[in-house]
Amino acid sequence: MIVANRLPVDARTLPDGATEWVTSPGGLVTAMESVMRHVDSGAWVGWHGTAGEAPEPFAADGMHLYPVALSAEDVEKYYEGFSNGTLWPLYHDVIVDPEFHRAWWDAYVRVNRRFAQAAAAATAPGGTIWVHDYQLQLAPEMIRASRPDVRIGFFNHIPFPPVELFSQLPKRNQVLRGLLGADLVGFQRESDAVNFLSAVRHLLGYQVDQYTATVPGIGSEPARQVVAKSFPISIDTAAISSLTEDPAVRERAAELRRELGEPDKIVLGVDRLDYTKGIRHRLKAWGELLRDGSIDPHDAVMIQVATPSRERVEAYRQLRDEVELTVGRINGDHAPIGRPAISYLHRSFDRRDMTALFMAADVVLVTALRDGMNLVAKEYVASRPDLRGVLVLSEFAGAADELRAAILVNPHDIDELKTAILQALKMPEDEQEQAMLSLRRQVLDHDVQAWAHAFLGDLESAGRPEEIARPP
Ligand code: ADQ
Repeated sequence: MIVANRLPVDARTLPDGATEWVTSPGGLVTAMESVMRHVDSGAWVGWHGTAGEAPEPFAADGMHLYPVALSAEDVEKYYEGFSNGTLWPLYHDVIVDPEFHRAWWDAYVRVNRRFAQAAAAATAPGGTIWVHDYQLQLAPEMIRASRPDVRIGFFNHIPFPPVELFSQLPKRNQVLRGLLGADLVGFQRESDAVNFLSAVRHLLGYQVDQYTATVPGIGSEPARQVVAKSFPISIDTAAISSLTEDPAVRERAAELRRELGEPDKIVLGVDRLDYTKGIRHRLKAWGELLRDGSIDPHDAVMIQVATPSRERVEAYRQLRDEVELTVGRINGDHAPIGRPAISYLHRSFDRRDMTALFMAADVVLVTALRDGMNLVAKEYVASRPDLRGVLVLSEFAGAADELRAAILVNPHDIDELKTAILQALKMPEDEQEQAMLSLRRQVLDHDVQAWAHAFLGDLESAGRPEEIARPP
């Protein structure tokens, strides 16, 4: 049983009033959807994407889906508020200021309880529940209270901040206790697991021994051990590999280059339009390279794909305005007549188009200021069986722990970023091949199925619910 804020599908109303379900965007769904395709009788509890009453449970893609209702107020206070206005910026190094409002916290508790109840009601005896991400940190403890017979895993897709930052969070101890309701708490990077265990030790005073925290029992309850470890998430490499062999996708990649006026170099950025992704830093570097003549806009074009995201949250509205103003300025100052210096696309594309874009790109820029993992970096590598192309990767993305053969950058240092872009554009083919070979070995050997297998394997040995559930 997967429990995540969003179901893997969104409702779309057709002209005749009927509802159609389409895959919802984002890193978590991209990852888990392919894992669940390999599971028999998998189920998923989550929000269906529209405020108001929840539809009845239904089946899609071979999974049982259990929609959870969120009212307009829940969406505002739990989702846009505590999840994306408080936790998201706090867990991403306070790139923007987190806001703290007590009414948001109340909604967070209320909605976590609703998800926990839905999961507890729909899970078979002795089943396994896997809770995902920062929106549902209280759910593990709430599920355990009513279902001590199930194994509970939690995976955090975003970073876990150092205790000095985490300490700012009002109700921080409730959040830690919520997470410790799980048998296994998984993180992207080793440093995230270390930060979490250090918060458990410093703020709750619990004993921590390497990867294990001991949660004292209350009354006659025995103490429990909770394991916290890193499980770097990955992608469905087989699906991407088969797309790279599809003649229509290859033709689309060639067509993209023609449509851009056959530039020598295509540089690509693909992100949700989020302030953590460092899009402004990337545009600044590109604009300066054009201005100081290091790049000729007749030779090189940048494509920036920016998926619409959290458009009702003020910081995201501001970011969109800034990005679009900057793109407009750079194009106004530098674009040759009839073609862009930056081709900016504010919409979603299907996997085929995304793969064609990666196959056409000579350089991909991942300049996140903080990112749990960053799947785009791995998708680019998986899309290059021809061993061409260069990945410029922020050291603040979780992917930097594994993708050491990328050009690693500190995106806050615009001069360093400019140098890295030029180095990528000039890299000889034999060096590209050498680096891409090493990157591909890492990504192809560690796909998303291996990730899920590792997590579920550890969860099986971490949780021993049958001992607790046995009648006295
Ligand atoms: P995200 O912040 O959403 O995920 P990321 O890991 O880059 O970030 O995943 C984005 C996904 O959406 C990728 O699969 C990408 O290809 C896709 N995508 C982006 N723009 C698109 C567009 N215009 N059209 C179609 N698809 C698009 C969160 C964390 C990450 C973590 C993931 C998974 O913030 O750090 O890697 O979860 O754990």
